[in-house]
Amino acid sequence: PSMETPRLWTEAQVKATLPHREQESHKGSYGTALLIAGTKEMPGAALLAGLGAMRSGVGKLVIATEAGAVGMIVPQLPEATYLQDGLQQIAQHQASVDSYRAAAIGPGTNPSGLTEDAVHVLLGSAMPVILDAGALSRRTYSERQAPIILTPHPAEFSRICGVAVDALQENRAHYAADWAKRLGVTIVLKGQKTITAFPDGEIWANPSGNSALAKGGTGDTLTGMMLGMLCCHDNWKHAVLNAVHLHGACADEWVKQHSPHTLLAHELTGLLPEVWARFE
Ligand code: B4P
Ligand code: MG
Repeated sequence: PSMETPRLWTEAQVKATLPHREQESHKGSYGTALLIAGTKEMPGAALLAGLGAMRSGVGKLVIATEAGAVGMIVPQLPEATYLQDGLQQIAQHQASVDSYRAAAIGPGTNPSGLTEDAVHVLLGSAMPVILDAGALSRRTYSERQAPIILTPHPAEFSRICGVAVDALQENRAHYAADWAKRLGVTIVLKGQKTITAFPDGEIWANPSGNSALAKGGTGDTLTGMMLGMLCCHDNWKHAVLNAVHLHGACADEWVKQHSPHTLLAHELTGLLPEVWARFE
C-alpha cells in the first residue's frame, strides 16, 4: 500500500482558522443544529453530544431523541429544544430537516432500519451530516454537494472496511485515505493522533489529546463539538479539524492538574471555554 504521510493540524492552524463571533450577530447567524441521538437506555450520549454542540458556537440546538430521554437531559442542558421520538419522525418524513444548518446522527442509538431511513433522509438534504456510532454501518454513498463526515473508532472502522483492527492500526492513514476516496466521504479515524481524511485526498493527523480520552462518552462529546463547529465556521474542513484538535486540547488541559484515569466526558465541555479562549 502507498504510504500517505499526513501533516499535523497544529495549534497555529487552529488559531488561524477559528471563526470570530461578530458583534452584530444573533442566534440565527449561527444556525440551528440537529442532533439525532440517545435512547431511553442511553440518554447520556445525547446529553454529552448536546453539551458539545452548544459549547461549540451553534445558535440553536434541536435534539431528536426518545421521549424517555428528554427528562434526563433537560435539567443539565435547558438551552436545547426537542423533537420527541425524533428518529421515527425524521425517518418517516413526519418532521422536516430543511431548516437546519448541520446534522449529526448516531451517539447512543442502535443500528436499525429506522436509523438507516433517517440517515437516508439526512443525506437527501443540502447540509453537512456527521455519522457516528449507531449510524455507522457498511453502506455506499451517492454523490452529494454537502459533506458527509464519518467519525469511527478503529472497531467501527473495521466493520465498515472489513479490515481487522490490528492491520488497520498499523496503517491508519493509508486505510482512512483509501476509504475516504472510495466512499466519497470524510473519515475521522479516532484514537491516538486521530486521522482526518477528506475525499479529495487531503489528510491530516491531530497532535492533541491523550489517554484520558480512553473512556466512554468522549466520542459522543466530539460528535457534538463537531456539529457545533460546522455551524459557526464558514469552512467545513476547518470545522472538522478544529473540533478534533480542541477536543484533544481539553484532555491535555485536564492532565495538567489531574490523573488521566479520572476524566469524565462531560468535563471536556466544562474545560472547553477556557481552552478555546487560549486559541483566540
Ligand atoms: P463502543 O461502545 O462502540 O464505544 P463508544 O460508545 O463509541 O464510546 P465513545 O463514543 O465514548 O468513544 P469513541 O471510541 O467513539 O465501544 C468501543 C469498542 O470498540 C470497545 O470494545 C473498544 O474496546 C473498541 N475500541 C475503541 N477504540 C479502539 C481502539 N483504538 N482500538 C481497538 N479497539 C477499540 O471515541 C473516543 C475518543 O477518545 C476519540 O476522540 C478518540 O480519538 C479519543 N481517544 C481514545 N483513546 C485515546 C488515546 N489513547 N489517546 C488519544 N485519544 C484517545
Ligand atoms: Mg463513539
